[in-house]
Amino acid sequence: MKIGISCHHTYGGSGAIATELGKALAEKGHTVHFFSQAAPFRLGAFSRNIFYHEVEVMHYPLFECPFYSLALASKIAEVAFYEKLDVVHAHYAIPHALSAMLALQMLEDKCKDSKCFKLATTLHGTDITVVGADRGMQNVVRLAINKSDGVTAVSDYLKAETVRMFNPKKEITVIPNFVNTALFFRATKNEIREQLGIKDEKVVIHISNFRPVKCIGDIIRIFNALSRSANVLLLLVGDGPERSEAEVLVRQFGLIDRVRFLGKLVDIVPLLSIADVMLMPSNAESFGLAALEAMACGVPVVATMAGGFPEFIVPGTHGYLLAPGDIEGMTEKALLLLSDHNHWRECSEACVLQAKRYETALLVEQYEAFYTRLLAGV
Ligand code: GMT
Repeated sequence: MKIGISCHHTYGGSGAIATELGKALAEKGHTVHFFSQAAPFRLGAFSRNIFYHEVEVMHYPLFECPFYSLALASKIAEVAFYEKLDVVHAHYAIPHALSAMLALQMLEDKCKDSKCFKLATTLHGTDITVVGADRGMQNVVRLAINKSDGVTAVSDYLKAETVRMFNPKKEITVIPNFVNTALFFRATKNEIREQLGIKDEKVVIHISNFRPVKCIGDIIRIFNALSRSANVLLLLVGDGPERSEAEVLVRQFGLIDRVRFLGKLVDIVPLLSIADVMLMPSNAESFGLAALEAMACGVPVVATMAGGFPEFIVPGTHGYLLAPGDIEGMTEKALLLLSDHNHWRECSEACVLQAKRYETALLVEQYEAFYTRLLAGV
């Protein structure tokens, strides 16, 4: 198949999943064309079946906001026509699905017998729960969903939220996030511990784009409580709007020597491989890809019952799930994992097994079957 993938290039789960999907499809022999504003952060090395089309936005003094969505639509139309794409897969409803819709309209006269390509849209989370919840954006998100030929959501939770909020005309297919366990596995390297100045401390980790839904302040508060009863160190990977507040809190609590702000890193496996517990106290999370990647590396997760976490984290087996904001509860469970090595080992092993149920190859097959159904018009 010839597949176009439109995604955010920035540090975040939807861009990661879109890129990993495209790479896996290309390895299976499909031709994949990526569309984004800059190279997606996980795109990596050259592959003969992968083409990347940078969307250049026109800047003109009259336009206060550059028209990325329109430039993307033009680019999709051009590439879809000349490369004869079968499917354009929009990751995140806004603006990708809308731009692809517009591209289809641009091509209307060129592909008279049928639509030039089928439009697949994957809903990732905040496109529904944050953007879709915004009154000013609701109608545009609804249009993107209803005009797609097929829609997937990354969890049952997100499907249910989408149905509740938009009552879409079409059935939504759930295809969960996935992880390549040939790349994500525990490979502890002492050099990393040395480079980070870690001696015998237990390592707590968090990875995200530091948006408000991630509750970064709760992470610092949990860690502050943990540090009173355990010898611990916190690795914070990623960056975003809540980072400054987190730095202020770390200073206020006098934790500066125990917290490492590592910024946006692509190769997270070496860090996950030295981690003992991942903290994900999000107040909304459609799936939580970072947690699945941590589990593949044998890291139990202390997260919230919010959103999609309960669909792949079994409390007591792969970590623990508490109510959002329950700092005391999350501290207690993290401490349990950090202090009882046998329990930690059992959870760590169970996490690795659970991650294998979300193996890239299995879920990519589901996407291929989904494209095939779209092309067959069923
Ligand atoms: O907010 C983020 O973490 C980024 C966001 C994105 O769109 O890049 O992630 C969403 O998509 C991921 C991949 O499907 C999911 O694993 C995340 O749970 C989801 N984030 C939220 O729902 C907050």
